[in-house]
Amino acid sequence: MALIDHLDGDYLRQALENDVRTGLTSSPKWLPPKWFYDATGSDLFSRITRLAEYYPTRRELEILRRHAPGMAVHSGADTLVELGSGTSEKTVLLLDALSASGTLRTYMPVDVDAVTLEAAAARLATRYPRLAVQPVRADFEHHLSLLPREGRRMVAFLGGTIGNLPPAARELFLKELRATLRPGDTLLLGTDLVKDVRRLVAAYDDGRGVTAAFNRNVLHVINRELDGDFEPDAFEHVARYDEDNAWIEMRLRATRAMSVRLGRLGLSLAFEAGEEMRTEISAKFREEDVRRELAAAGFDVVRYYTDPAGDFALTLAGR
Ligand code: AVJ
Repeated sequence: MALIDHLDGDYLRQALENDVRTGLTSSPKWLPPKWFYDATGSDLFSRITRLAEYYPTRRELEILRRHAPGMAVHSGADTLVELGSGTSEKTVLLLDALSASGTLRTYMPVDVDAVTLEAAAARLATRYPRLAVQPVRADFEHHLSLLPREGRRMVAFLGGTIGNLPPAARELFLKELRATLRPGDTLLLGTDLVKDVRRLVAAYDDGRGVTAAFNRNVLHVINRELDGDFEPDAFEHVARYDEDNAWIEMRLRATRAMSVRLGRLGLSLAFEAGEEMRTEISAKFREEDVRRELAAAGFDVVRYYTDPAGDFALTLAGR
C-alpha cells in the first residue's frame, strides 16, 4: 500500500510559497482554501462535519445511503477514485455498494495530506481485505493527468469541494477531468444547493467556533511552513453569503492594525484595522447550474440525486 506521491520534495512548499506570495500581495488579500488541510485542519474539518449547523455531510450521507446501490449499478465501476478524500468517512457507502454489485477491485483516495491519507487507507484496507487500496498524494487541481487510469473508474468528488473553486477554475477542472476519463468511466459530483441564507451562513459560522478555528488554521500553517509570525487570535472569523455569486465567503478580519513577517518569503505585510482577507469561497448550486456546467465540460448527466429536503445533490455523469 505504498503511497504514490506527486507532492514530494519541495513541491508543496513551493506551491504554498507561490500562493501566499500572490494572494497576500494582492489587494484585497486572499488565500486559497487548499492550505487549510494539514493534519490539524483535516481534523477540524472532520469536527465541522459533525456540527448541528453543518448539514452538507449529513445530507450527502442520506443520498448515499439511499442511492449508492443504484450508483454502483449505473457506473459498473471496478475502481473508485476519490478526489479530496480526507478521512474517507462517506466512502464506505460507495465501497459497500460497489462490492455488493460484485465489481469493486480498487480504491484510490487522492488528497494533499499524507497523514490523513495513510490513516484512511489503512482503515479501509482493514475493513475491505480483498480491496486493493492505493493512496495517491496529489493536488487534484494540478495532477489529474497523472492519476492511474486502469480499470473502469468512478471518480468521486464529494462534499461540495468543487464549490471551493472559482467559476473559471471549475470549468477548467471539469474539462481536464473529462479529458482523463475513458469510455465507461463516470464522475460522481457532490454539490451543495442554494437555500435559505440563514442556514447557509450558520453552516459556516457555527456556535462552537470550530469553523473559526478551521479558518484560522491556515495562519498556523503559514507560520510553520513559511516562518511567519501571524497572530491567529488577532483575526476574527467572518462568513458571508454573496447572493449575486451564490457563494459563501469565509474571511479573516484583522482586529487591529499590525504587520506580519514571512521569513521564508522575505516579505513584510501590513494589515489595517478591520482589513479582511478572503480564505474560501464555497459555491452553492441550482440543479440547472450543475447540469449546465457539466454539459459545458462535455459530460452526460446519467442521474441527478438529492436528499428529500433538497439541500444537497449528487450527480452521476458519464464522459
Ligand atoms: C469540504 C470544501 C466542501 O466548502 O463546505 C467547511 C469546507 N469550509 N466549512 C465547504 C468548509 C468551512 C467544505 N468543503
